[in-house]
Amino acid sequence: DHVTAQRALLSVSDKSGIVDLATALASHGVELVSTGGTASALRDAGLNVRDISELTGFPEMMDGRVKTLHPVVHGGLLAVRDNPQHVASMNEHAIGAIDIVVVNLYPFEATVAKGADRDTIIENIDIGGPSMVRSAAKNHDAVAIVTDPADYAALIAELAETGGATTLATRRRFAAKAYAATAAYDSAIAQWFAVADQGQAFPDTLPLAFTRGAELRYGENPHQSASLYIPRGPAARGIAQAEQVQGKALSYNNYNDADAALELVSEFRDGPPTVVIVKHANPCGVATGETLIEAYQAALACDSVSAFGGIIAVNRPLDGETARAISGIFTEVVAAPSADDEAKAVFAAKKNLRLLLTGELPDPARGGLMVKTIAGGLLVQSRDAGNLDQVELKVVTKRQPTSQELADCRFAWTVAKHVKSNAIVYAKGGSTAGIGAGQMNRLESARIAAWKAKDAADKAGWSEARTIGSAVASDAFFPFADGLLAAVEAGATAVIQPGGSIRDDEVIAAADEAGLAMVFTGMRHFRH
Ligand code: 93A
Repeated sequence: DHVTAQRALLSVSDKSGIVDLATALASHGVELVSTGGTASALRDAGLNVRDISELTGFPEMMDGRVKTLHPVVHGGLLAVRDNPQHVASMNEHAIGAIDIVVVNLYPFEATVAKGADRDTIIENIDIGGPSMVRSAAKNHDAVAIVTDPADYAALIAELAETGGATTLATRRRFAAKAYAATAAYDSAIAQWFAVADQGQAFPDTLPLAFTRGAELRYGENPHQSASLYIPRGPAARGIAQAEQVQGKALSYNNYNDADAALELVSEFRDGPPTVVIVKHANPCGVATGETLIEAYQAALACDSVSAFGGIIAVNRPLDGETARAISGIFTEVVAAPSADDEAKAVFAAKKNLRLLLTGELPDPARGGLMVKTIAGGLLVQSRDAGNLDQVELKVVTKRQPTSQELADCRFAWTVAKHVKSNAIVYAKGGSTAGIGAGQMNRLESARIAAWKAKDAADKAGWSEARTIGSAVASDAFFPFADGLLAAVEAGATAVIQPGGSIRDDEVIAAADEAGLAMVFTGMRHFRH
């Protein structure tokens, strides 16, 4: 299964490492053939190269659109070497076999990312390159196709080991990579045409182009395998792009939790210092404060038990004092826009703690698609970019909320958006007082949140739970008055919820009876 290389075709846009590879090929007596730019790069390095136009008998023409699209090239790539008819055709048409192809494509995605004009983007759709890649990969029995400069070293080593040949195992591995490369390339083009050029959020065919980032130790559980994939093309900004400053590699669950924390803290991008503590993708404490450390202490007090082993995100550069406070209990991950030297030094002593720096926090109102797999398919929806600036709050009770109640309502609502349904969030003074998450009915969430708030008060030695005099947010309408009455029992004086139940009248009457102030948002935030 060794194929001794006699001729190589090199045609690369990214010329890094190409001279070293070509030098190695030449040293094994391999004839080099190249397209214009690649040929000059090799000649400049003193190598002997034949122009592709000499082989094809045609000049590179039409601004380079037609350089390698010729039977002498594709025949030399596709001919089955031990098929007598193929060999006869090669002889008849003076087609020489090509044994190694080194191609990387016009930088389509980089051109889009640069913000180039439409004509330039179109001109950077490579046609001849992918054609050669696909021909060579199909015929990997005889041809080695190298599409990634990171593989040059392996090829050079194999040539050295075999005295100028390639092995079938390597050719197969390269072929798989080659088709992945052209598939991703065409996906990026399809994505650009549909989404950027024609504004379709949901194209008929979903062109997903993702490249593997980190290989994760395991998935949600140790018996599951997992990897992180990063979208190709225009750089996205989120937890997947954060810079890890220290600590061991992030796990699948770490990424998932850190994503939840970052998405929530980003809602407070333009707000006061804010700290979010997440556990199992739900916030267990969220607070604002005059300073980051004040916010951290308030967030921690909401549920200091769950915060153990938590994931923290902050909306301000992390300072040393806050870092020291965070170090007080076991914390898995801390995500911050940036961190000062003191904070970094504090964490350096905590070898297992991962510090992620995100740069400017992502825009909470940005668009984008959310993808969830179901057996046999994908569910795709637009991101929940909804927020209170887009709705008109309607007071539905006799009593108007005070300005403090209204502020607490808004805060509780924003947190509830990031809590798994059924979500009930009590908040007071810019801090969560109790969070009820992921229950199958709203009443249970209201009770659990109140119970947790009482527990937190007992632990902190407060005279009363912070739900007394709090605002309560419900991610969806109260279908019955019972959930609302549980909140009243917990001491809430104001309520924010979407409204829209057929029993709204009943719920409003119960609120009036209890002297509550209640506002409707008209917008729901399920998160399942
Ligand atoms: O415009 S093309 O689609 N037409 C072609 O026939 C062709 N052949 C190779 N682009 C073509 N290429 C691409 O040119 C290669 O994929 C590579 O990216 C680039 C190398 O050109 P040069 O050697 O002139 O720098």
